[in-house]
Amino acid sequence: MKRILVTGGAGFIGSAFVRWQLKHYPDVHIVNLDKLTYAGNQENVADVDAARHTFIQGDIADREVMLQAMEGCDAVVNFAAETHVDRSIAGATEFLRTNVDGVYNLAECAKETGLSRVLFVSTDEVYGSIAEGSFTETSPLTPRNPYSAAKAGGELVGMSYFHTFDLPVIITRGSNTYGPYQYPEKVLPLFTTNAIDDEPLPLYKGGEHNVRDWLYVDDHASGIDCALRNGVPGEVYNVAGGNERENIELTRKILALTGKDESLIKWVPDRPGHDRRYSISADKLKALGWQPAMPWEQGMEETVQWYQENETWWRKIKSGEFRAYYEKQYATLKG
Ligand code: NAD
Ligand code: TDX
Repeated sequence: MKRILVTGGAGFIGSAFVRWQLKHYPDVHIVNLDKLTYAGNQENVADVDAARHTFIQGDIADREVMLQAMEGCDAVVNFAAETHVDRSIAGATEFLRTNVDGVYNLAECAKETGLSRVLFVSTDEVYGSIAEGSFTETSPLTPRNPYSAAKAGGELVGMSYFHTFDLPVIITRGSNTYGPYQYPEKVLPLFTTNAIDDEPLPLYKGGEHNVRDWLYVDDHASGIDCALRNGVPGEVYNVAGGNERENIELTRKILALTGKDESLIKWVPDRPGHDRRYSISADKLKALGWQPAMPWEQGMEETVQWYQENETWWRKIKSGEFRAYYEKQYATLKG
């Protein structure tokens, strides 16, 4: 693959994937198309080799811009999405527009362009919650919040283009991802940056024993790369970190790594429809040669250290659009 279109490549995982490609494949050129929503940030790819990276500000739901961006590309990998569960609960219009309509437009354009691979990045949340054991790729989809329902809808539309039009579609479903450059609305960067500032950590009361399976961002990038290059069109591949942790355990880890104590924990009302536990098996992807490389302890240390050393990056975000969102979302912290 010589030229890959990455959509949503100015976000958290997309930017890590761009860096991963440029580092591991000296001949590859990345076309990075991103709408630059509140979550998109060109600073996330500021350090990449500009000669091998073309940035286009554009919307995956825009036919003209997508057809143009796809010209000369071998593959497209779609990261573009509205991604925050809590925002989807506050209002899901943009989630349906990008995660379903946008994916539909991307598939339509890809059908006309003749790419050799069309990879849709999806999430373990499409399976819903599981009390025991782990979901596999053949488990039924039972998404339970507007974000995950929209992701499932987009996936189904995307895969229908494989069955109906022979579009070489591959889907990956990743678990909760952590690492540098994550927008601080998600629990790990929110709690880490709040802890650095001695601000409260708003833990959802009743959800403290809920479990997420943490995947380091470069391992997510390498998993998607493995599915892209070694995967079979028409197939779905789970990408799991293998690090299941209760939210309270994650919170305590962040407090320990930032040198703060538990008095910073503030209980706030639980998320409506809060999924209890996510767990997926990545055996199918592992059979293609993928392994996560980052151990949990080291990944957490390096990640917290990155936020400690890159205050300029997150302070700019937290003083902007984020402030109004935070005050509304966590209004009970004031009471
Ligand atoms: P993010 O919110 O950090 O980034 C999303 C990016 O998409 C942003 O740069 C944004 O500007 C861009 N975007 C949004 N709407 C767009 C549109 N209509 N057209 C073009 N660009 C648009 O998200 P992330 O955490 O990096 O997630 C990337 C993908 O991985 C998403 O598809 C998400 O569903 C999936 N995923 C995320 C996680 C996780 O834990 N973060 C886990 C599994 C799967
Ligand atoms: O303030 C908070 N307090 C809290 O207790 C926030 C933001 C979260 N939480 C809890 C809720 C979840 O159990 O932490 C856990 C993780 O929450 P998020 O970071 O919002 O992630 P989650 O809802 O699990 O979804 C994430 O993983 C799957 C990503 O946001 C999705 O994009 C991805 O698909």
